[in-house]
Amino acid sequence: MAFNVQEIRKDFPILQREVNGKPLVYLDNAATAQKPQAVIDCIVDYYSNYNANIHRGVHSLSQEATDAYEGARKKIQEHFNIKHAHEVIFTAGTTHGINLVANGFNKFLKKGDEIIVSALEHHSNIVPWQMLCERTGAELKVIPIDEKGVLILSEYEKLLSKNTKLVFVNHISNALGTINPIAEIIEKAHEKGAAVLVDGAQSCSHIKPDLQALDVDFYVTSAHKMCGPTGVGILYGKEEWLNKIPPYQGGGEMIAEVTFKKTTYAGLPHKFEAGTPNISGGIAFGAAIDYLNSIGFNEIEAHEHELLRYATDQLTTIEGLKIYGTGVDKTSVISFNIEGIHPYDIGTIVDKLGIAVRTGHHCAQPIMDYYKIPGTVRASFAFYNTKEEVDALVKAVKKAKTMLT
Ligand code: C6P
Repeated sequence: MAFNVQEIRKDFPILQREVNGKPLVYLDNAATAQKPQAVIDCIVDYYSNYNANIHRGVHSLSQEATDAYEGARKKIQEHFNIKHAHEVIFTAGTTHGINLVANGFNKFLKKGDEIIVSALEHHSNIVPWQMLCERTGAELKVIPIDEKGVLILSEYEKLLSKNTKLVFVNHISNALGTINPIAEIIEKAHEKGAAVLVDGAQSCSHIKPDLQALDVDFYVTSAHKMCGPTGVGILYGKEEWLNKIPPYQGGGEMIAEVTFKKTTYAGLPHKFEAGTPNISGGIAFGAAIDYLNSIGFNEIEAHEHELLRYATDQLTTIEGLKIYGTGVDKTSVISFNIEGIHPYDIGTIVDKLGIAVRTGHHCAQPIMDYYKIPGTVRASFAFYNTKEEVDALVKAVKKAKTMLT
């Protein structure tokens, strides 16, 4: 089917509502994406018709729920082109997945080892590694960025050494929208024998990655960025890594046998899935993936790219407006400030006009420190946004500027 944004918008009940008496213009998609009816229906269907715990009961409801949950794991495996379904670990989201891996590396690191992160990371891809360094004595090194908000790869190559054990980088920066050259980053790390974790929280809604082709060791993401529910995500890990690292949490379902003398652990993926999981969330994550694939990632990318181009052109007509993150490879995120005006004030005024944007440091304080600013206004566009909504944003920002200067 041809891409028709007006038809697509009908799939999202929330897009029909008003905020402050004005039609909602939702431009905070990098924080969380809106949910189509198919995902909402999937959750209601689970609780209405087959709510039961999974992997535990022989009764029919439990079997149905288990089949649906494992079916979702399979969909995720296929979507990301993962070799084995048991390499897909359900988590509570990106942050959980990163902490699981960071915890797993306690026993592999020692003083003198080095971990590389990029200057474009979200706090959840900085703090767990700092904590890991504190526990093990390893040292954290940072790939710097240039004025455009692009990683300086020649500096990355200088940081890599035989001491590098791990490299962590996001696919797309949440604060600037920069798309990082992850294939090159992974290849260079592997040449030194280092493992790589890619944080796909911001890319998963725009780009369909082929994880086997990328040869990445770990990949994490959150369902809520992909039109799925909050509180669920995945960690992909290569089988050999997942077998090597110890479980993160102990509890039910992650064991083979428990005695008071010794417990042995279940195989993959259950070793990392202690306790009752977010069952409806996992199933609805599968529904979200089906939904996005029914639109088509090529179509999504093309539409969002056009919105980015149009919004960039329109916003830069406003005098005193500066965009942060101007690299060539960029997704549909625009971070900006207007000279002399605090981003929070702009966010508050445009909200009165029905427009949702995020303001602040976007959980990426080191980027704000680099630019010596307290934060930015961030407009992030999804495939269901329109040029008319971009016009509404530009008009509202102009109005805010007039009111605040
Ligand atoms: N960024 C944003 O407004 P969780 O909260 O675990 O689902 O995702 C954390 C996370 C990790 N990495 C990146 C690159 C992210 O963008 C996020 C979430 C949101 O930018 C909320 S802070």
